[in-house]
Amino acid sequence: MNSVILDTEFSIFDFRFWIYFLNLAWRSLVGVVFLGAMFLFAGCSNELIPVGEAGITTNSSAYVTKVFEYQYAPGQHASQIPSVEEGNNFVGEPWKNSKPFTSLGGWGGYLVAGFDHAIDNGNGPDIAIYTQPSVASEPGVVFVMTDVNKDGIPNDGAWLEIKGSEYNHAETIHNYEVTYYKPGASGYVSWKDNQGKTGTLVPEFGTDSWWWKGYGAGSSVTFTGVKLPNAYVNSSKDPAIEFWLPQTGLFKFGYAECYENEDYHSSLKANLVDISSAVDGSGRAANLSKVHFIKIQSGVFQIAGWLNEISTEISGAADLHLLDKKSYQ
Ligand SMILES: [Ca+2]
Ligand SMILES: [Ca+2]
Repeated sequence: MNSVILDTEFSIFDFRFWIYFLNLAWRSLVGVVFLGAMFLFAGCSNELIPVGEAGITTNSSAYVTKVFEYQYAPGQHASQIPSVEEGNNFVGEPWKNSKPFTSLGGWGGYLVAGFDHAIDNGNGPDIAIYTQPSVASEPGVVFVMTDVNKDGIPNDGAWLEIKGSEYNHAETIHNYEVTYYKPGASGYVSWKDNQGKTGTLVPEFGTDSWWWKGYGAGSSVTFTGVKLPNAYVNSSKDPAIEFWLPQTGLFKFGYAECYENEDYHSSLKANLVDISSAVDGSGRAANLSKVHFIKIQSGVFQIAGWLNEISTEISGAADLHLLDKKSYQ
């Protein structure tokens, strides 16, 4: 009878064949287990790739890792901001190595940023937005977005607004829009809004200081967003003197760069944002379990005398769940 001959020259009737066969089988089993483990590991790694279907790894950063968009709105720092500014000072730990804050300029200026993972909506606040820091509040509206299509880009429908204390204030205008016009010889920036109003921004620091070169060759720039109530009131009875005070009772919670409100954390020097406060365009709770992107926008359209324009300044943002809880609780 012909025996099955392998390339080892052993027959199946030879005990050495069975030793060889068992040895081969064992090695194959080890190989299969090894390959399986590799696939499993690769699968897990995919889930841990930043943004998209993001998870948290030991390498995840608590801080913003990317700025997607930066647009400065006309304001007093225009001449100091490089025309190629992309808001990158907002990335990483705030103030590290003397890193400066990021100015959003006057009403409408904004920044869009993301993290290398999803920020979970846990109990209580979830996101810290670091202030300038200064002492005078210049409220910025905060928006969030979930990476629904998992492509790592903030292109997932409308931004969801964090419902702050002035969301339903009589002077708050949702879907507000302003077009600013490049100054001529006067150096003044004129503007027109979508409520039929027009006006002029008179620079305090010399002509042309309010127009950012980052707008390029355009003769106008348009911003859309939420207009909040005026943040300051001149309490002086003497017309020759200005004495600006914060409007009492306003901006209690839910805005960036607010120092007197309930969610300002004095140690972190940050306003703490709860994802649960996000609402849709109709003001209904968005019920988000996590977010990947944030947008912060200068929300007050006011030139408060010598205080100048109310322009939100911010220094970065963090996932509170990745910070040492002792630092903020
Ligand atoms: Ca929360
Ligand atoms: Ca997306």
